[in-house]
Amino acid sequence: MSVTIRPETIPVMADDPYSDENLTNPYPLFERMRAAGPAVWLEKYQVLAFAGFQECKEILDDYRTFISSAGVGPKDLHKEPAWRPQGILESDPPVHGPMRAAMAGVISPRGVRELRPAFEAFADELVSALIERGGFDGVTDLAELFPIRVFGDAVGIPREDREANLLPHGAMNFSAFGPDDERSREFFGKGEGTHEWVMHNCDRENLSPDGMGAKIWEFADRGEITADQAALLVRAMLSAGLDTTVFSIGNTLHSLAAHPEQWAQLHANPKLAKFAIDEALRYNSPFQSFFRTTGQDTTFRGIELPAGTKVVLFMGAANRDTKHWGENADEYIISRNAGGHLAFGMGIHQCVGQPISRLEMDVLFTALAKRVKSIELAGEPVPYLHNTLRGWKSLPVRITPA
Ligand code: OVM
Repeated sequence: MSVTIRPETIPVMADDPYSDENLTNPYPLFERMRAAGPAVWLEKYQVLAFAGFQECKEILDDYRTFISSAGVGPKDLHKEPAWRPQGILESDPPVHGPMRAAMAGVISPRGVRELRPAFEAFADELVSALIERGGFDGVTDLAELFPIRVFGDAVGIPREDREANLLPHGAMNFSAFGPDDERSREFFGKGEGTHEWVMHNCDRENLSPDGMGAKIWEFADRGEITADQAALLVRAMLSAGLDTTVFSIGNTLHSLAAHPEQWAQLHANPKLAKFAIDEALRYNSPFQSFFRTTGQDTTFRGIELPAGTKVVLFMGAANRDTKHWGENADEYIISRNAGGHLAFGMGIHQCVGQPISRLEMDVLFTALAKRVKSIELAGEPVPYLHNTLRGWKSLPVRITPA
């Protein structure tokens, strides 16, 4: 990263947010970062970092100053080539607008409503099988299985080879939004070939005619986006829409299993599912951080930032900021108003897939809440260490039917 700001005016931290230890439990470091000031200089990465709610929100909202087309990882894509063609995420207005409109047109709350019956049918089937077993792995047997089936079907890709491609592809792709280190290179190694599989399935002729992927291509037919953009938008569905929801389900399940009194409230009133989910998104945000780049010289919180400066925003830290959430920010409380958290981002790039991700989670946790009396951890959960994603690799749980 090339940066010309003057770090002597900012608290310098030698800590590495991407170490095994800090990825396992980032919250003590996040707290020290927030206590040090509105921004800290991460010496190891030579980058300015923000961990406060208000700072992260303001930067995300100000898309004119803090741009995305130079990449939302540490690499400046205005100076170095991206590992893949840039899509909706790594673009600015005016390029961004028509792509966003197509995506929002296909994944609107109204548009995804018709998916509910199919989601409910598979959730029922899955929950019945899990109740039968009693004990299972919350990640592989639930969090991964559910979106791979229902979301893959909704987009309209073949059922074959989904898990072998989509999960390693997501882990590889999301690695590019953090530092280029040994961990990241390992995910790139494991993801080899998956990008080709994904791109192949973004082609119109390989998508089922009734899915969301095909609906994106209709925007190209009408000349609202180009054919290249249509393929990139289907790619965005497949790369952004899967791991994120997998991790969200795993994290919600973990939060509820680790807090039996919160599960009891949810079981007593399954309509609270959406609140339990939002609070879990705040409490352990599946997507921890994004970079932005200043598109022009600017001053933020009194810090002079020349054009082309990279900044990293830890939304996972913002979502635990006691200044915003109160002294109990580190507690999982489903009756809290977690609305406004930054787990889906904020501003013009805020997750456009939210309606479908929320529908998947609402259907699944409502089914569980109705049919499961209690849930408990049946072994040590194994964290999934990743530079950008936060979640679990394994989550042994035991459930008791209602
Ligand atoms: C991508 C992509 C697009 C949107 C969001 C995202 C949350 C990734 O194309 O990789 O991450």
